[in-house]
Amino acid sequence: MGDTPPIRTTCPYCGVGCGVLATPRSDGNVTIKGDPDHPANFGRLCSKGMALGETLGLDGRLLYPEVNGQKTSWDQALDHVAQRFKRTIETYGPDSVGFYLSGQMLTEDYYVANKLMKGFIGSANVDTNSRLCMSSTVAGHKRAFGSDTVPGNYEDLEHADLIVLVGSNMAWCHPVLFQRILAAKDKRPGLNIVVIDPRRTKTAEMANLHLPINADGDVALFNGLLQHIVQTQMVNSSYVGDHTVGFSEAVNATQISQKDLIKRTGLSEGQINEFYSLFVNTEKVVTCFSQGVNQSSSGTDKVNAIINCHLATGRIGRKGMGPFSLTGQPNAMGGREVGGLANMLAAHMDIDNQAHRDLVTEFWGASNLAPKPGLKAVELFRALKSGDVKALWIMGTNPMVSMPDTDLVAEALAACPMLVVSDMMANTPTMGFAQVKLPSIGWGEKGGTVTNSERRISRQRAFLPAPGMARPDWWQMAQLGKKLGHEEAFGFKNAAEVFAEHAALSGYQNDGTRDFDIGVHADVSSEEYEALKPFQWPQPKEAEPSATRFFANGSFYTDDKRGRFVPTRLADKQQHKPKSKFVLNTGRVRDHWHTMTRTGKSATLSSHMGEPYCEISRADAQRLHIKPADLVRLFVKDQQVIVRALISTKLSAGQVFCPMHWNNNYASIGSINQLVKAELDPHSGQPALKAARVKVERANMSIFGFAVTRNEPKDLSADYWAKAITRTGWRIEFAHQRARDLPRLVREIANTDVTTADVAYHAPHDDQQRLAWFDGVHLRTAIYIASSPVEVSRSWAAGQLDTIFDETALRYRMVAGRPGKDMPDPGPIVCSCFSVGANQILDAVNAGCTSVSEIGKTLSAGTNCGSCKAEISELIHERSLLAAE
Ligand SMILES: Nc1nc2c(c(=O)[nH]1)N[C@H]1C(S)=C(S)[C@@H](COP(=O)(O)OP(=O)(O)OC[C@H]3O[C@@H](n4cnc5c(=O)[nH]c(N)nc54)[C@H](O)[C@@H]3O)O[C@H]1N2
Ligand SMILES: Nc1nc2c(c(=O)[nH]1)N[C@H]1C(S)=C(S)[C@@H](COP(=O)(O)OP(=O)(O)OC[C@H]3O[C@@H](n4cnc5c(=O)[nH]c(N)nc54)[C@H](O)[C@@H]3O)O[C@H]1N2
Ligand code: SF4
Ligand SMILES: [Mo]
Repeated sequence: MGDTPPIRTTCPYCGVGCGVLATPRSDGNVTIKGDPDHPANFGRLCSKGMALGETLGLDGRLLYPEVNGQKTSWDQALDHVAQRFKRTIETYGPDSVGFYLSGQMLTEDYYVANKLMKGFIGSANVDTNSRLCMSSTVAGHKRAFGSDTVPGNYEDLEHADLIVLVGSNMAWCHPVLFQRILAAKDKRPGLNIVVIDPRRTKTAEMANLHLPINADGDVALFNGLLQHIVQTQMVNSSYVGDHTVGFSEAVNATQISQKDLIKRTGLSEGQINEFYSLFVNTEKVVTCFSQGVNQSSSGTDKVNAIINCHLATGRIGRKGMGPFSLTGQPNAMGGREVGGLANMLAAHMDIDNQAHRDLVTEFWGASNLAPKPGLKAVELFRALKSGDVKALWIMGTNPMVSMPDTDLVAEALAACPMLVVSDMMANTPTMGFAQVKLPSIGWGEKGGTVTNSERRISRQRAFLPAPGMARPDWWQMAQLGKKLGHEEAFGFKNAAEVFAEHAALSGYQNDGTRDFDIGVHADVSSEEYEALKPFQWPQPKEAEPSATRFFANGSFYTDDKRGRFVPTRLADKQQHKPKSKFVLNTGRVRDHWHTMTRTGKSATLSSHMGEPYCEISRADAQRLHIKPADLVRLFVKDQQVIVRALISTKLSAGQVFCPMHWNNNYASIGSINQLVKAELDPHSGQPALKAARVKVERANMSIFGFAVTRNEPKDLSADYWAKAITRTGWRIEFAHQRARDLPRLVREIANTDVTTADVAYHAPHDDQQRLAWFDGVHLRTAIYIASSPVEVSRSWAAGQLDTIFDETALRYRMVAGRPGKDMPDPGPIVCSCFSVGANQILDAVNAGCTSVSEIGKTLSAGTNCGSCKAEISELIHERSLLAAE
């Protein structure tokens, strides 16, 4: 039997929103390719997109509803939820319940949840992880434009002559869009890229200019730029005069002395001037921003400080120009469109606007429209802890890992009398607290729409059957609506009906008064919905699809249709923190997605970074006696995490960087948000996730270990451990303070005693032990133990699980701990598509390759998804520096 034809769908990870062709094969696997016809990616995919097929297995899935630990039917589970919500609302009022949702839900899921809470339950306590992600941008857009509008398109990045990336590690976090920029730069080398980031990221590696700004120096930098625009007479007076208000007030309010500018940004006068003159002298500028901007206690002001400079130069809404918010999640934008934040209403309408409230009440036939904004994410969890909120439904997000102050989150969840969690996975740290566990279908099984960063709406389509009893999120919410007595309002038969209603609301009495209008789809049939092609909004009912940019000629969504300059405030004093504390910067790695519930299942993706780490400067490492591969302890009072030290030249002293991904499913104590307190932006309520203060010290361990093993060890008691999946098993890092616990640790990993090892090596002088067990010709477990960090090639050792040991002599290779001459050590994996390691790339450089494309020709590395191009370029660069020394 032949394979079925490919299904067109959209990648479930980042906000680039790449089109995917998924082909289920007769052997049960799924072939994943980029969709050449999708206007976001034109066939490209990054490493995460490429590996989607590896994340579709059913291991770890939640497959049936559970109430208080008992399997049950959907009907019983939802009856239970409905009764408890109803009773709580009757006794304590609508604001005693809440939903905590996710920018990874589809628009249809989100629409139903928002409609239920805001239109029928009568509370606006529906907030989402987008609060941790995009809410400063939403607040900044609304202050400047009167609406939450992204003015430009991806194409603008290809037409720009200058791209400024502020707080964005695009090479890793929006890789396909970054590839589009690099391709444009290849064609037009005059295209300049400036990266503003405290760290020299892989993105900065590819830039013409990197400004290693101090944490939160951005408002100062862009206020200084506004001043420079005025001083150099580069103000676009006609645009400012015709289309904006508040210019002189903003300019006056944002004055900053050169001395203060240098102090706050930590940049030199030369660096600042170079950036300013590039900006004023280039007409076509796009300024992209992401979490280095949003996740800050001054996030909203950062957004407005950037927008002010674009308004002042009139560089907005025209080809190749504009401020550009890079959205993180696949449907961050769709969530905003349905109004899924506690301070929004629906379809880009405002909760505190009476006309909007009347319109939505009428359209929905709402019995009980929420009278006021609800609790924002962090407030919602605080209210849960204090008992003001007594019933919460969490859907598609893992706050026990992703919220700041996870200890508070744990207390809040534990205190919640009625906690419902809908997820695909059974064992997320959040799910552990739920009384009602509801199995959701996930990517590949569900269908609906998502909106990407450039306002393009695309279909996700199912190509796999729903496993077990798992059901769509929108259906779960609609059932609750019905069980609460709102049969008619929640009688949706399928996702197409939900989308049609959403589209109809967007166009309802709109007439160009609101930016978000997809009224053309108000009557979409199920067939048309199935065939829906990616399209960009707005698409009003009667209008021809036309301009896809906003504000080139004003027409802002404010009362007077003028854009607003917003005076932004610098913090009263630069935060002077005690010297002993580090600024803790957090963020993402190339190949993992958030809390790893999906990417943690992929061996390809897990080969890039196998454990949590802390990037620390050489100077600080030296001062704290931290050596390469040591473990470090980061702590605040009695909260701590232990992670691997990565001594680096890419950030300056006083800063450390840790990825946000690892949690107790993959590491002992790697959950970084234990250390991040919930300091909030005053306008958006978004927590400052990038500038916590922590102490750092070397973690004293008496034994270090590394293991590869076929079966996943379940209970590991080492003081430090981290595990990562490989093609046929697991790789484990561990370390422990008490040497005498070693036999127990070995037993936990090998499932047997030290004495049973098939081959063993023991070096008494330095406590080194190397042990291996075999099942026939296959390696079962190999463990390496030493009193200092173990030096064994991780990728080589993991590969041995797939090797045939048909000669006994070969087994000794395992305890030698190094590859034989016939199998060179590839080194840490750089290119995950072709499993090419750093050593192989360096060998090729030694053999004469001098460019990324030559490496590609020799090793194929970087030629598939291209996500590793920046890393390859860095290796070549570093090797050539070495050669020059
Ligand atoms: N591989 C991967 N890609 C992803 C995701 C993922 O989990 N993994 N998640 C997606 C999501 S939801 C999001 S929101 C995006 C996030 O995408 P990004 O925002 O690009 O990623 P982050 O790593 O969170 O942070 C970006 C950069 O901000 C810098 N930064 C920290 N503080 C400051 C500051 O004060 N000023 C400036 N200018 N910069 C600062 C950090 O050093 C970091 O390099 O990524 C999306 N894409
Ligand atoms: N320190 C620090 N913390 C951060 C950040 C940071 O940069 N630093 N970034 C913040 C940002 S920008 C974000 S977006 C958040 C992300 O944080 P989270 O949203 O908590 O992270 P995910 O791992 O994406 O969680 C998604 C959950 O939904 C489940 N899931 C997947 N698909 C479906 C589905 O279709 N239906 C349902 N019901 N469930 C599904 C997954 O199994 C997983 O448990 O983290 C935030 N936290
Ligand atoms: S850039 Fe990568 S993660 Fe983002 S949508 Fe495209 S394939 Fe998915
Ligand atoms: Mo995000």
